[in-house]
Amino acid sequence: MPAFSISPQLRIMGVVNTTPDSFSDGGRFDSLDAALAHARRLIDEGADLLDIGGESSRPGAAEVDVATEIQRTVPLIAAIREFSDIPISIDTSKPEVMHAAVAAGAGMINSIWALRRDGALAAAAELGVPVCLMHMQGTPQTMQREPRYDDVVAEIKTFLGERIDAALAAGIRRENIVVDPGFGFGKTIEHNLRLLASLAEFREFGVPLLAGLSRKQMIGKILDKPVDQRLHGSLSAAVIAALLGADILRVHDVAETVDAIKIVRALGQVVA
Ligand code: 7PJ
Repeated sequence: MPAFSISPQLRIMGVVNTTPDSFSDGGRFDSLDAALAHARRLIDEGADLLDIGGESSRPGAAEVDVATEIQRTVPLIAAIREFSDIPISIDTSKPEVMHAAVAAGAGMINSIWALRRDGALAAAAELGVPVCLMHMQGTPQTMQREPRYDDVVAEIKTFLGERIDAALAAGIRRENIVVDPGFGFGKTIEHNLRLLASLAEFREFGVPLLAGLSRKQMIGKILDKPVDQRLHGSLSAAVIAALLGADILRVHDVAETVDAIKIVRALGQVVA
């Protein structure tokens, strides 16, 4: 038996930026155009699905109101739907955004709050689409202040097990549930590394496993490199996650990850 376990359905989720950056002059049409061009590029590069969010969840980022989130995501989803049927996940914690995004063509909800915000469980159950339940300690505003665990792996497994139960109780079907340990969300580097080393344990829930390591602070800290120099570290982390059984890799650099994952998939073919 090989010491790794490669998912036969390993897929690459490309992250589409929608939050206006400092170079944009802020026009609404400009940001939609830029996001659309980015989405087209990720599709051309071989993304299996896209993750679109209108709320930055980086450590310390401010909250965004419903109208702004909808304005950033819904026209983009609708525009992508005009030329592509690629599965789209909406990265949101808000029921109103879930409804609007799914109406526009999104087919999955990615919740960094694991559907713990008001009305989120009910909205996801009503919409009947797959949901990703992610672990986070604290809130995006506070999570990196002083993350603490007695046993990071055990505690996150307990949390995800509870959220799966809550989702099932709300009427979400088991086959529509994906789990994610939430790298970087209320975790120190050591916590993140322990989670990565134990990633295979999260397959015990019997639902697909998503891992998001791309360009994260843990990679930056290990390499001592800023966010625009974390490609090779991110690819290494993606390969490790894939070898340990991740089913979905959430990444920014799709073309490069596709190449790296082709090697993993080839290995999966001979050990399957
Ligand atoms: C994740 C996410 C992640 C899931 C972000 C960043 C921060 N959703 N949204 N998992 N990360 N499910 O990309 O650095 O790891 S935003």
